Amino acid sequence: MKKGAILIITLWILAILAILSIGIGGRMGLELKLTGFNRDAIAALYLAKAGAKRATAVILSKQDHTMDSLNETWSCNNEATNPLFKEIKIGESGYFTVSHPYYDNRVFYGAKDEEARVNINNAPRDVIARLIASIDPTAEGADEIAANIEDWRDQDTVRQGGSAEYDYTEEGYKRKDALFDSVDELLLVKGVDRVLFDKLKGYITVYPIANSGWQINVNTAPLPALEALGFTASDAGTIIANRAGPDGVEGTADDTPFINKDSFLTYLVNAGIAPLTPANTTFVSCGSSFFRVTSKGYASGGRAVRTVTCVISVTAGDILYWNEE
Ligand SMILES: [Ca+2]
Ligand SMILES: [Ca+2]
Repeated sequence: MKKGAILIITLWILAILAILSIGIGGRMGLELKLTGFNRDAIAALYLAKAGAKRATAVILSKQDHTMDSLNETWSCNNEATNPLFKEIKIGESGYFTVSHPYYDNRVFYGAKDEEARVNINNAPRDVIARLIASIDPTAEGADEIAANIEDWRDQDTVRQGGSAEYDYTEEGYKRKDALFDSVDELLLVKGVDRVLFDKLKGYITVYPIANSGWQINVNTAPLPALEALGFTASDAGTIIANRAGPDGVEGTADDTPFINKDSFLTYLVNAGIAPLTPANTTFVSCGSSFFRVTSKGYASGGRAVRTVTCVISVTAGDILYWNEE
């Protein structure tokens, strides 16, 4: 009888141990899985970083930025003959892609010119107003919104012309009266709602974060940016068609970019395009000092994806902005 009782107790203990071990095994399985997710996410991040570093190296290796055009390696690389940015494998860990949609929705492999954008820190009010009107012709009060943007960024508290700047008491925060650190800050400015912001964000920059120094590269600027500079939509279209070369497509081998500002201004005269105002002519450039890189890393067969975005200054040879998500 005693032996029988011991046997039953032993069996119970074994059963309890078995149940416990299944539980622990299950938890360990989950933890291993989580470790796997973390490992893949870290791998994807480093792959994205590798892509960002490669694009940065390609841009910085170009010594002369007096002319930058859309068909160059940094912008629209030919991945078929010279793979640099598209699904570049690194060992067995995964791959990265550095790309961006061009304005006509084609995918360009490489970086994007930041000076194809309007600088909300130091572009004049009339330039910003024209950009808003070009992007969203139905937007009401483009001039008023541009004035609010100027009031937000300048240090004084008086609107140009003498009236008081808008006071944000109703919104529950203070007007910044200082430069924008990020384009997202625009959402705080009176008159800029999410709908307008989403339309604008691909056409604006805060770099350089300074009171002056903005230029626009007429070799890379999209139509709204050329309109912002003061060209009519029709003339802006003519300029783009000219630089696109005989095939009429931007970013291809036959592109004919403007070599320098003088040749661009001569072209305007020859093409019968109305000249810019002297003030706006000062913003014309054919090359760029700032570039934006968006690099995606893919690990574990593409199940883990991380993105690195950075903005590079070629004059400083430095990274001004770096974001990992
Ligand atoms: Ca102000
Ligand atoms: Ca072309």
